[in-house]
Amino acid sequence: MVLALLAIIVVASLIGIAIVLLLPWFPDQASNVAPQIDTFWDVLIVVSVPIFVAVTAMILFSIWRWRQMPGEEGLDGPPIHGSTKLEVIWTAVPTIIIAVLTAYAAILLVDIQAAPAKGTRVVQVNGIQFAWSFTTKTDAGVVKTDRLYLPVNEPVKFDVRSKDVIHDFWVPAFRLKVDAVPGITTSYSLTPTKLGTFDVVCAELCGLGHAYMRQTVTVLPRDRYDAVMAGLADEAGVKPLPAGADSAALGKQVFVAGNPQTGATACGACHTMKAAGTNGVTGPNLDEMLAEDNAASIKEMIVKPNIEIVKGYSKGVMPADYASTLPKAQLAALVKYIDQSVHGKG
Ligand code: HEC
Ligand SMILES: [Cu+2]
Repeated sequence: MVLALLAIIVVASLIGIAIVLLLPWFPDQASNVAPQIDTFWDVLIVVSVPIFVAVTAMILFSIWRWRQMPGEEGLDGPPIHGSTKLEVIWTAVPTIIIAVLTAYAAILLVDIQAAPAKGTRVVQVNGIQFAWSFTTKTDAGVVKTDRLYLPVNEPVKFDVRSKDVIHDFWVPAFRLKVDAVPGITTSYSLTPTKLGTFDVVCAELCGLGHAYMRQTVTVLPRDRYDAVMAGLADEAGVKPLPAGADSAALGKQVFVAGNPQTGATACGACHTMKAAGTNGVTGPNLDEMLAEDNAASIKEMIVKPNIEIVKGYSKGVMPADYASTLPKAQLAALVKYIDQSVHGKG
């Protein structure tokens, strides 16, 4: 009987471990610390699944084996006055397991939070209800954005602050997170290792708009990062769009300067287009790229840039949220402006 129970526990544990190890728990590993953290998670799973299975199996077995039979209504089980051996075992085993896992976690934490080298890029992360803003000192000047940009394979330190309540700065693909606490600066550092755009979220319930505190971080090759930051630094001086601006002027302004109010990044920071006088090289040259396209397909490419990736460029670099960061009128003006510019009708 005991052997059968043991066998069931072992088999169920193995199946359970296999299932949970196969589940895709996490997004891409996009930072240097992600693999270590995921390994730690796997270890926790391997240790905890058998405990869960054993406890559950014992409970179910006891309920079944020692249930009340007809005629036993008034009876009680035999009185037991302790078992020193058992008590030592069930105290020692969990103590050892917890101690080992705690040591592992502590060593891992110290390891991944080693003080960053001098000269590490620092990004000031500010949380308010309900948005993050990112302030970075670059060669081109101090740039404050709603979208976070980072160069790939370069360490970065986040100094995290809050202007109101407690938030929590989290990039799931990077794995690390830390509370943003009013009055103090918390921080962590890591190295982004993967090109692309990843979610930035708030991981601390901070009020009614908490669920909307979702932004993005775009990890770029160094030269492209520098180009984007230079573009953003210029853009910082741009004034709000005048009301009633005519369509071509409005389209050009959006192309050259983006929309700082909504966090729409300037197209010109990444793209070259002769009529606009921009010479970004992060994305393809639009004069060449769009020579055969009409307005409808240009619009499609702007709001859904990931449907087709231009050869030689990475997916996820071009922001995919222009449909929400550009008000309809600005998007329409932009499309019309680009259509006319690349076809020499400007
Ligand atoms: C952060 C840099 C960046 C910004 C900002 C950016 N792009 Fe791009 N864009 C790219 C890259 C990289 C590609 C090539 C990869 C791809 O196809 O998504 C691209 C591709 C494109 C394409 C071709 C898309 C396709 O699917 O074939 C068009 C058109 C385009 N961008 C227009 C724009 C316009 C208009 C804006 C401004 C509203 C803009 N881009 C802003 C980087 C950027
Ligand atoms: Cu928040």
